[in-house]
Amino acid sequence: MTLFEKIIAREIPATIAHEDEHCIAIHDIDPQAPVHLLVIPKRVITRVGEAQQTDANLLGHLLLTAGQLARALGLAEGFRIVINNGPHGGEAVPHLHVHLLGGRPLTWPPG
Ligand code: D5M
Repeated sequence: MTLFEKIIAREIPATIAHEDEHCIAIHDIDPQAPVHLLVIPKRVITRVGEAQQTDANLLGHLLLTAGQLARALGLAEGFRIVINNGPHGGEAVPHLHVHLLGGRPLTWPPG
């Protein structure tokens, strides 16, 4: 089981911001901005680079959920969505997750 599957199964605690049939959103344990959520599909996709056409609806749902959460959290000044992929991308957990960051001006480019 991946770390995030254990969180979804309530085997590891997390602060849950949203849950529906297809995904869960939790507060990142090491927040990089005042708002830092992870939107995680319940069905495991390992990483976006291995996603299939059959994952299209689920991938869309993750982005739409991140946008809805940004609106609900009042991130009217803007926010950033990040998906880290593989070692060079900074991926630590091999269970696809969408980072939603906001609440302060974010710099570009990332490190
Ligand atoms: O992001 C993995 C992210 O997962 C990273 O920002 C820390 C976060 N993380 C790790 N363990 C936990 C727990 N237990 N709860 C909440 N958040 C967690 P990546 O894109 O793979 O580098």
